[in-house]
Amino acid sequence: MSATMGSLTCLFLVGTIFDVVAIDHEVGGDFCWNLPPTLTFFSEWARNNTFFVGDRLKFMPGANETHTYAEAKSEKDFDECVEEGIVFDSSIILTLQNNHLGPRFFICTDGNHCNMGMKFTIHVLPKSVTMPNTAVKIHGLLPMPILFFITIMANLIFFL
Ligand SMILES: [Cu+2]
Repeated sequence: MSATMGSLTCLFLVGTIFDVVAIDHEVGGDFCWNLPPTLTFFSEWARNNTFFVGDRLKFMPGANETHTYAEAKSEKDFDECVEEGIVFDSSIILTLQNNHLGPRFFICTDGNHCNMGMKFTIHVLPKSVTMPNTAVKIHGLLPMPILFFITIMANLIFFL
């Protein structure tokens, strides 16, 4: 009986840690979701962040600018700024769900903003029990094939 209680307590604690781990990523950092100074601004921002299931993306437009965000259906659509994906215009916050692991492609669908650099790819990783301030250490714990894949993807995105 006490063993069962112990297991339940353990499960509860793990669940609590999971909740604490979710991170809010303000897209573009302090710059927010606006027309960027360089074409690679947002892809560089994405490359410098690690994204896990449960994390949230916040697309905050500037006070005097209007932007949307949409998810391109494929890497090809993303590369070509094809605006036929899912447009999320009702909310500025997107929670990364468990059924969307791997690469996700985001673009702005306003005017030609996508071609002007309002686009980035993230690679969503499974949930981790690591605390946010030690998230960077996860790189060292990733199996080599995953790390290799991420590196390849990052380089592909950088050179496209
Ligand atoms: Cu825009």
